[in-house]
Amino acid sequence: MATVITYGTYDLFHIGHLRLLQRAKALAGEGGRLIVGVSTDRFNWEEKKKRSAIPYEQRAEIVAALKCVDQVIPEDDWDMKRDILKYDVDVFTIGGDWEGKFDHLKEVCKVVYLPRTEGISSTDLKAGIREGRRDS
Ligand code: C2G
Repeated sequence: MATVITYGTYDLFHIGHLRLLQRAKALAGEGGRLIVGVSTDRFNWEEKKKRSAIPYEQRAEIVAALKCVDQVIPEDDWDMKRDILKYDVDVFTIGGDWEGKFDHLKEVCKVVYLPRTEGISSTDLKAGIREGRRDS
């Protein structure tokens, strides 16, 4: 039984996001907990130069409604260590596109990079909608 944390924008929620969160919850084991840090609009733009189509409040509410998610917190800076210590987290996890970027967190918890779902991303979805592609 473990507490797992992951972070993300979760804009235009899609199957890749869902599979990641389900895999993250599986890391927590029976009776474990999954906490998700959803990027605020400020963090997205200031730190990741990403503009979300869906505002933070709605992205957070969608993620919080998922069966596999136990708690949602705002991700408004890069200080994940603070969250890990505050919530007594055992495992930090995130998709493999971030491989190696969070190894410094190994000082305070286990770090697991999970496989991504190929062929889908919020960026591609936005491009597909802009170009009028139905099956984007
Ligand atoms: N993801 C995935 N498969 C996809 C798309 C995304 O597994 N096809 C995963 C990402 O690897 C990430 C999570 O889903 O773990 C959320 O993805 P994004 O919303 O794109 O989050 P990102 O912009 O990567 O923000 O500080 C960490 C950042 O907040 C992560």
